[in-house]
Amino acid sequence: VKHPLQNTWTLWYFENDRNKSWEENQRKITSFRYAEDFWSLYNHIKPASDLRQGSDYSLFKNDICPMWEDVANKNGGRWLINLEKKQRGNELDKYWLEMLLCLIGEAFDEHSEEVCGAVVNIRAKGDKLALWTGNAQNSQSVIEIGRKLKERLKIGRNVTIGYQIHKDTMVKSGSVTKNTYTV
Ligand code: M7G
Repeated sequence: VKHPLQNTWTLWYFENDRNKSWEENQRKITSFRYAEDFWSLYNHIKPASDLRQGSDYSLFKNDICPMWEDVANKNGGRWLINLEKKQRGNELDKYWLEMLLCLIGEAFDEHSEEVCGAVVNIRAKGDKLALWTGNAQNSQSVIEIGRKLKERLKIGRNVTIGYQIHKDTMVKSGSVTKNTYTV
């Protein structure tokens, strides 16, 4: 017998094709709802560190699209982890797998319902990992999720990560978005 997960999850892949809109470049790969199917998928696809620069993987719950505009995301935000270029070689894939396991394993206890998904951006200027939650006003849940994420990823106490509201990110493309919470 297979081991069912709490939620059904969909993996998305974004490839930067300049002839298409951002939305058109988001492609659903597949959905799964059993632990074994997660591992088959994970073992079958390229590690994030092998993707072309400009690409993303996203894993989102149920029918949530990996976009600010989705009703599940529009009042939310993300915990953002900016990696240094040199971290692609060792930490990136480990962090991403740990984030995936946090999601499918519902690692945030009663706050797991706030979780929408996670994104990894492969970028020349430095890769990014993010965990998206649905309501930026639920400060207690957002902060607990951030703390747990930091703990699970074994991010040192000396490193601070920030939570940014999507509505702030949307209007601030290019420059730095302010952090609404930090842990
Ligand atoms: P990014 O890929 O999140 O980061 O955003 P990057 O700057 O490191 O590449 C790049 C651009 O993609 C944004 O400025 C938007 O034009 C577009 N974009 C990103 N996201 C997450 C969204 C989204 O959720 N919805 C829409 N419509 N565009 C987005």
